[in-house]
Amino acid sequence: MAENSEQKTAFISIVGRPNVGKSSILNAMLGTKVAIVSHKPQTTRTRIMGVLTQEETQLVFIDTPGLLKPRNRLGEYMVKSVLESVSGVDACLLVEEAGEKISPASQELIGKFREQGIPAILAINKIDLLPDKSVLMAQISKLSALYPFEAVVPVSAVKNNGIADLTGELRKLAQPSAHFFDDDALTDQPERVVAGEIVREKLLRLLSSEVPHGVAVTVDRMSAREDGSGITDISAVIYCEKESHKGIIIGKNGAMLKKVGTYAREDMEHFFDCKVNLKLWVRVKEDWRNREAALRALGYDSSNFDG
Ligand SMILES: Nc1nc2c(ncn2[C@@H]2O[C@H](COP(=O)(O)OP(=O)(O)OP(=O)(O)O)[C@@H](O)[C@H]2O)c(=O)[nH]1
Ligand SMILES: [Mg+2]
Repeated sequence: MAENSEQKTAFISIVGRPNVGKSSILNAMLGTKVAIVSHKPQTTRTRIMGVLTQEETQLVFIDTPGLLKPRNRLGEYMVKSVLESVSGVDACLLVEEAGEKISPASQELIGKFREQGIPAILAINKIDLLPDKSVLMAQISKLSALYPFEAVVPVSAVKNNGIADLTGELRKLAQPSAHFFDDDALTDQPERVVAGEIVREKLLRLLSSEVPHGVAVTVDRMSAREDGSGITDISAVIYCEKESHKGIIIGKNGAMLKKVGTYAREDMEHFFDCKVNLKLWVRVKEDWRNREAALRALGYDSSNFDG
């Protein structure tokens, strides 16, 4: 570890429209999955910190939910948390999707950068999907005209292209300061939250309808057995909004829940590096996304918004 006096740190907020690959880029930079990823917008619901320490420099990333017009209280909480995450950081990483038009969400975010005078780096993601590079050039020049980005880096999070360049550019923004986290830390998320998020990711991926957007997962038990078996028992409750949704989540003869459990267990074993015995329960909590007490109880701290 570098001496305290040589250490540098940067807090960097990762922002952009839903589904552009913010969490995928974070995971690619860290070389491991700390934030869940799915093809559905609004996968990320809360601010998740990911920590990357390379030699003297520690980058603390804040992965945010994609910026969208809110449709319920959970949505309001998410937008507020994104806009707040732009202030008080050392820099922002704006993620755009290759070949896409500049969205109102990006314009709003760039407006915030300007207001706060925040250094920002632009990452254009999913370049693997864009064979025509002239489109990329045009997109870069349009975006560069809107804000003096410190750097513009085309990347592909899934192919791991450009990720090292991006990290290199972000490192240049670090300021002399002692590290905030241990040098081997990866995330600020408690293990129970990580376990719950893994279950939610499988629901997002396996259920095709709107059902998973109305789902919250809490982990009510996580304990390592003391019998030398190396097994950790994890028990999680999946809350959904309707009795009919409960049926869909459980599936015919419990088939869907079993599949969710199998995939989630595999990911947990990988992340926690131990054997896992996972038990899943499904409960109905009507309209929880609009009930403030329910939001708070499920880990979405809404104490900051009005009303
Ligand atoms: N082809 C391709 N797909 C990608 C790339 N990066 C991410 N994706 C896919 O894009 C989808 C969205 O990725 P996420 O990382 O969840 O996006 P996000 O911006 O965090 O989304 P929200 O949390 O909902 O705001 C997933 O299906 C990813 O696998 C990439 O470089 N290329
Ligand atoms: Mg995300």
